[in-house]
Amino acid sequence: MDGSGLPEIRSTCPYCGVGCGVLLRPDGEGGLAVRGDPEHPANQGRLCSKGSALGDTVGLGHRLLAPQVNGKATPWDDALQLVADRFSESIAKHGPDSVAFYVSGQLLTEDYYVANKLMKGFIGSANIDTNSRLCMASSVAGHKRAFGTDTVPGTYEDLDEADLVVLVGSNLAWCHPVLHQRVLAARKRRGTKIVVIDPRRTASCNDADLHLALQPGSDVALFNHLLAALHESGAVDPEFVAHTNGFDTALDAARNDTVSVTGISEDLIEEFCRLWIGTEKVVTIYSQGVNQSTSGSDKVNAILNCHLATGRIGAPGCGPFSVTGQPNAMGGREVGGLANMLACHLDLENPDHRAAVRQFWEAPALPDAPGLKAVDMFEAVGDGRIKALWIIHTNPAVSMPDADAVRKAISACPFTVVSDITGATDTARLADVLLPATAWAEKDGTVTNSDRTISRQRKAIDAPGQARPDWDILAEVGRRMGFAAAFDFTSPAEIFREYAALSGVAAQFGRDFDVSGLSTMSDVAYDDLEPQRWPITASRQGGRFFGDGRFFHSDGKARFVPIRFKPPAARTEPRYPFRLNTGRLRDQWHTMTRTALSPRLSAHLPEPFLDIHPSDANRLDVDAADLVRVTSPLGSAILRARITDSVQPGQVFAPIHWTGETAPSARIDAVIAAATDPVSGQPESKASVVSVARLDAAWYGFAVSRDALLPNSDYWALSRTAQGYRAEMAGLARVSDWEAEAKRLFSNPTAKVSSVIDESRGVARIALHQDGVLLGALFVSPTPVAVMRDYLQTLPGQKTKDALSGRAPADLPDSGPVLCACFGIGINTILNAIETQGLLSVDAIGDALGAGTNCGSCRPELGDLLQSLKTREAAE
Ligand SMILES: Nc1nc2c(c(=O)[nH]1)N[C@H]1C(S)=C(S)[C@@H](COP(=O)(O)OP(=O)(O)OC[C@H]3O[C@@H](n4cnc5c(=O)[nH]c(N)nc54)[C@H](O)[C@@H]3O)O[C@H]1N2
Ligand SMILES: Nc1nc2c(c(=O)[nH]1)N[C@H]1C(S)=C(S)[C@@H](COP(=O)(O)OP(=O)(O)OC[C@H]3O[C@@H](n4cnc5c(=O)[nH]c(N)nc54)[C@H](O)[C@@H]3O)O[C@H]1N2
Ligand code: SF4
Ligand SMILES: [Mo]
Repeated sequence: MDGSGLPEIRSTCPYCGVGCGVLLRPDGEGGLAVRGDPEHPANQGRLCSKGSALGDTVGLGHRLLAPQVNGKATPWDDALQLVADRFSESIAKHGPDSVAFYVSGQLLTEDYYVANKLMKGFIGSANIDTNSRLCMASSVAGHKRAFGTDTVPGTYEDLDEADLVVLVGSNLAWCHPVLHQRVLAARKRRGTKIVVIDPRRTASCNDADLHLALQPGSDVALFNHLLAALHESGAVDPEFVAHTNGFDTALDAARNDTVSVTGISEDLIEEFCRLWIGTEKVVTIYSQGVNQSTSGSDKVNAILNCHLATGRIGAPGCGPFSVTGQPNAMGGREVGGLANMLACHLDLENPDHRAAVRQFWEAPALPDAPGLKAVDMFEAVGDGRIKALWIIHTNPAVSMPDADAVRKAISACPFTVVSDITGATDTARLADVLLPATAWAEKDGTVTNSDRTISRQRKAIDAPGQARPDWDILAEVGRRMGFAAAFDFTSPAEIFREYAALSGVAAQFGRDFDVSGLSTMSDVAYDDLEPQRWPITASRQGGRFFGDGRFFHSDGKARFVPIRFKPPAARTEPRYPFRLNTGRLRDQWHTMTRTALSPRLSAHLPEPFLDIHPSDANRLDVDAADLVRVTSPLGSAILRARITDSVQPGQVFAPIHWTGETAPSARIDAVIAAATDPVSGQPESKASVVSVARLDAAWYGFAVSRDALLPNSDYWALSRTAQGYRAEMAGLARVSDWEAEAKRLFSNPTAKVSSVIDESRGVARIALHQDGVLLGALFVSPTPVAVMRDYLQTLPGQKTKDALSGRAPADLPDSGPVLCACFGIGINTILNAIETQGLLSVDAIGDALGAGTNCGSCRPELGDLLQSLKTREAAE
């Protein structure tokens, strides 16, 4: 209980794999107040900007409230029967491999368990794969090759105790902000050194001692060089190596690689090796810059090789650390959600494992070969091998590589079911049957975070309309397909107990994942479950793996994998001279179905963009704020150019978040090739080749509006504001009647229109008022529109006459784009305070303005701002 008298409910943040504990206080009207749980071991009360803004995302405006069949509201009974019948028919006619599930690392463990049991145990196919294929598959494969299981050896406490943290292909400051703050706290306390290995200068570099801007895809060469250097300097630990196989062959392979392909200067490489060799307590954190590569598994093993060689694994303050992206990416791996795994880290290809699971489930048949991995699965949907597809909790029409082909495949599939919380997604719009799922704050279950801590998500508010939990929908379909006893679940607690008991069976085969200690837990104990790290057995609770030199290969030893550098699949060539890197922004989550509902999260970077180096921009005649077209052999996207030396010449970077709903011509995965890692099947989302050209737009537009806008131009990007919406637009053809266009755009034919239009110059400014209240304003120009956007977006809904000037009155300064999302503080306000008050540190900015003092997610950017001012002063 807190001061308001309403109970706070302990739950877990539904975004990233840090797995922060949250305290939710319902307001009784569907709203939620959210704060960090001081008692949760992952975050100890901290939240990042996304977690802090969770309350903004629980409204009902966007929710899917009833099942739909072919776009028509349909009773649950009919919709579920249709799903069961169509899947059963396809299986009867074409066999079990004619159907598939494509699921998500954001499902709760209980949802995931039921989906996997239904497909692998009862439908009898392994055609269930997950978006974790795009995310964690290379880490899974690397772990299995080295350790014999998919085990993350360390814990978050290791970040507190490390003396060197190496971030490889991880923008921790934006993607795991609470872990980043934990590393920064350790740095303050014990001087922990930070190295960032990333082709791009990211927010994570602001507090780093060293940034190695390597050539994309060259990580293997760097870590091979490190392995050789470790050996040469005598840093290899022979006692630990005795617990392994294959060191000599791995070293041989490493020595034969050449580090020059990284493009990093020798000095920096030596500095990096010196740090690594000389520091016992090293944690190497890696993420998508490693995994999303055609050599992703090799990159993982190159890193693991160095930790195994030095025995820096499984001990306080050291170890390789694959941080998971989604809140239950880890749980999904545990339940066997990938097409090549069985539940509880058992192997699909192992007949004894299969027999044990089959017996436990009392299942008719278990497939004995892996199912289709994500990229192959959508290819099979496209060529007609898959005839019934169920997509749950993911948006592949946006997030898969070659996304236009995936979109086409889904729409051509004879029967597609989509379970989502909203019907307004690129994928949901293609469904034959759309099923309304309850969202995170409305359901119960568990998730496992990056360091193996299992936490409860707890229901805090009632489900809207007819929405039902994912596990419940899946179990009901299972029953209707004729498997009544196996899917007779009535609560998540029941599912969890069954799963925990199965992990006890797996443990008999010597598997690492064992939570059998929870298999007899009562419903009440499940309700009260405290966050805890697995394994959870009668004799063991949490802790680290491998410090004792015991691994999970049949001989109990770890394996070194000999590897050689291999460039990305696509080669740049005169037609496609740029390498396209993609990734995440601080305040958006994936395809934005939740974070884009929050005005304060939308304020950080409201438009899709392409980062391009000044020398390339200059050559291509691209100016700041121009639009550019990015084209690959597969497709193209239109994005706003941001000219910056944070990317290297010849490389460009685009965020992944925009969709058909928010900026239809900026779906970056339409451009990304579907090349995959041969071991893990993970696509190379970060190294496609493209051309870039300035878009020759006939006009550019900017609009603010109180009500929804209906842009339909060649380029548009829409975002929420506190007062309504804002949109960026551009068109290739001239528009003849801007007033008529404004009425259509604001869908208000009766509002009072005031305008300043100069047809000869192609300039138009139009405002729509009703009873003196500004409904919307549109600014059009033949060059990118220069108006005070952050001021203008505050005007809709206000009684104001002077919107058309496009500028703030002299006495009301424009605060600029928002940097601190929690307090809505703009960059101009911060710059002004730095200059007028002589602020010298991030803390001083916090004291003066409050910026950066709540969630802290903007602190790296505040540091960057101070640094850039210092650099500028020094240069002047
Ligand atoms: N704000 C926010 N946070 C998120 C998410 C989100 O959508 N928004 N999503 C979550 C999910 S599911 C995931 S998987 C994680 C991802 O977390 P991260 O992996 O940290 O995020 P990304 O931005 O995808 O990529 C990380 C970095 O890899 C770099 N990179 C590209 N190519 C290479 C290369 O060849 N070598 C190296 N060393 N680096 C390279 C990119 O420049 C980029 O800065 O984030 C999670 N957290
Ligand atoms: N180019 C490029 N592409 C990438 C990446 C990259 O770095 N570069 N990263 C890849 C990675 S690592 C990932 S993880 C993927 C992420 O990509 P996706 O998984 O496709 O993205 P999300 O937006 O997280 O999709 C989640 C969907 O589930 C819905 N949803 C929310 N809550 C619930 C619920 O409780 N139940 C159900 N049934 N639905 C719900 C949301 O509305 C949304 O439509 O993108 C991948 N694609
Ligand atoms: S770091 Fe942010 S997004 Fe990730 S779990 Fe914590 S609050 Fe949620
Ligand atoms: Mo991910």
